[in-house]
Amino acid sequence: MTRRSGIIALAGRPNAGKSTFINRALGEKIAIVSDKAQTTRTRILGVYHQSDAQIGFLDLPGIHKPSHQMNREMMRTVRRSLNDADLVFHFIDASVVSGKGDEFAHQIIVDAGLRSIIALNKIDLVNKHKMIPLLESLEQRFSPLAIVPMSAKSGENVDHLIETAIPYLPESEFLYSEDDLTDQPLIFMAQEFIREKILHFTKQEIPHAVAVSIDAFEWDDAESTQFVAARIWVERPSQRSILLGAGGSMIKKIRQAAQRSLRDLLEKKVVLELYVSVEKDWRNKVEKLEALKLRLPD
Ligand SMILES: Nc1nc2c(ncn2[C@@H]2O[C@H](COP(=O)(O)OP(=O)(O)OP(=O)(O)O)[C@@H](O)[C@H]2O)c(=O)[nH]1
Ligand SMILES: [Mg+2]
Repeated sequence: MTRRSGIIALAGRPNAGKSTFINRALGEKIAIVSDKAQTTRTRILGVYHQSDAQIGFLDLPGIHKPSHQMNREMMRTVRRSLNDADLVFHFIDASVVSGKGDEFAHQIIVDAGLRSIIALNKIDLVNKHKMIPLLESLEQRFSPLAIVPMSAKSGENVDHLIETAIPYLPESEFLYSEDDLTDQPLIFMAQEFIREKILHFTKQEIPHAVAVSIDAFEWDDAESTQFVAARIWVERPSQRSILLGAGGSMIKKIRQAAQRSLRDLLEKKVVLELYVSVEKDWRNKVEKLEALKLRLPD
């Protein structure tokens, strides 16, 4: 039996549905999702297994023009990850007009010397009659290996997208162990799951100005409880006030939702404490980005 194994990078504009796809393809939540742009900040490996094929999916930050040092690091992560990939799924949101953002993403994929399959996502939001001109335009502008209309949210055509890609992967022994799922440390996932709830409850500049770090992650045998203390970083005192909310109402909502989400992740009883700290302009501070694991080594 021929075995195929390779790396597929998930690239495309922010908010196109890359992280929703990786969770759906793996049947496990390994990446956080939100309706705010630029949710994913790091490279997230998710390993997909079949009897005769194994794929390392790399969920990546959305391709955008950087405004802060953090965003430059995100784009470095995208470019470096593309160097590791055999193929790209170029995620395009079918429910918004396809323009310069998709072209910019396409150019970055081409510059990395890669071919792509267009994952034309969110077709559940689009009238089928409007799809034909869009398919023609994408074909003409990007000359992809294939275009697969799909919905990461409903799952429609997700398997078809994967099956379309497998023949383009190298014949190779499997790259990962049979039970590999992701390479993310549990603590990193925990802080991401907390950040997801902050993104869910906040708007405007707050989602972009927030980072999470873990102060304590301790198992209490007597209580059979995982104790987690996390720190939320913001850039200004006014953002701290918003996160705390009137009488602490906002931070309470975030804490309760994040605690439930951590319980699902860790499959244990969790007690979560949250603190909010201000670090002026942290998104432009290299040392802070390093401490938060938001910067690749040189
Ligand atoms: N209706 C619909 N919504 C979707 C679909 N896929 C993703 N979404 C929604 O689109 C939003 C963005 O999804 P993400 O998976 O976070 O997008 P992303 O490409 O990872 O975004 P970044 O990490 O910011 O680059 C979320 O609100 C998702 O629920 C889909 O197929 N249909
Ligand atoms: Mg994402």
